[in-house]
Amino acid sequence: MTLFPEMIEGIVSHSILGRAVREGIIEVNAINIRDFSKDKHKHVDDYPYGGGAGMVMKADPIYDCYSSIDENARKNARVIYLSPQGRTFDQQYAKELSKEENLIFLCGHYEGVDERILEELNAEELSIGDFVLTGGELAVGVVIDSVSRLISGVLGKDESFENESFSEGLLEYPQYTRPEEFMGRRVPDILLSGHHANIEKWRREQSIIRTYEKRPDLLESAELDKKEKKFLEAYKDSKD
Ligand code: 4G3
Repeated sequence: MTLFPEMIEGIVSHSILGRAVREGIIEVNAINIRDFSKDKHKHVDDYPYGGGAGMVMKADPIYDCYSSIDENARKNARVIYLSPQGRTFDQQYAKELSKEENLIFLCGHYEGVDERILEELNAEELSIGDFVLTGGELAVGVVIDSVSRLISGVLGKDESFENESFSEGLLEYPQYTRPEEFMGRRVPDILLSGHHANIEKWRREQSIIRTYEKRPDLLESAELDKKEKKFLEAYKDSKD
């Protein structure tokens, strides 16, 4: 539910999401709230009671927009309002949403929406981070992308997420492709060795080092085995 359906359609019509939509693995319907305005000027916002700057999105067009959604699809669907006041989005939240059959997103603009529509639709508030956007559309794009890629069949074999950042609470290891030498910088020899067990061990160690250097907060919940813990301690010692 948005005032700018073209923004959502743009996001879901390209690249990996575009393919998933065309193959029917996911379905995204962007519904224009303005189509449910009742006055002749198609107004969807109005002045705030109590005064103050800006405009507030009216409850009624949003309610009618919601009611236009297939009854079976909306009956058990979580309604999610993108807002800086929401629960912060993260990989865990994305995983949770990827298990749902249907999701309904409400994109606000202006100074937000009439509070009563959030109550009536039992909306949960989701924030993609501590910053303010001009509207919820970019935020919902972020959520749709990260949730969709967790759905079986959306990523091809080549894009599989088994080894990725956060899958085990660690950052990704560094990647290299041709040529073997760029501006005098060589690809690490180990990656050219063809020794798959050693390569895997090196990548895991690089992930540990990177996480320690860039996001040490993540190491608290990462699952390291005994050898990996020893490796990390040895790395720390080597630095002082
Ligand atoms: C509601 C989401 C919506 C109230 C939306 C502004 C940032 C986020 C909006 C409001 C948004 C976020 C629209 N900005 N951090 N803007 O997820 O004040």
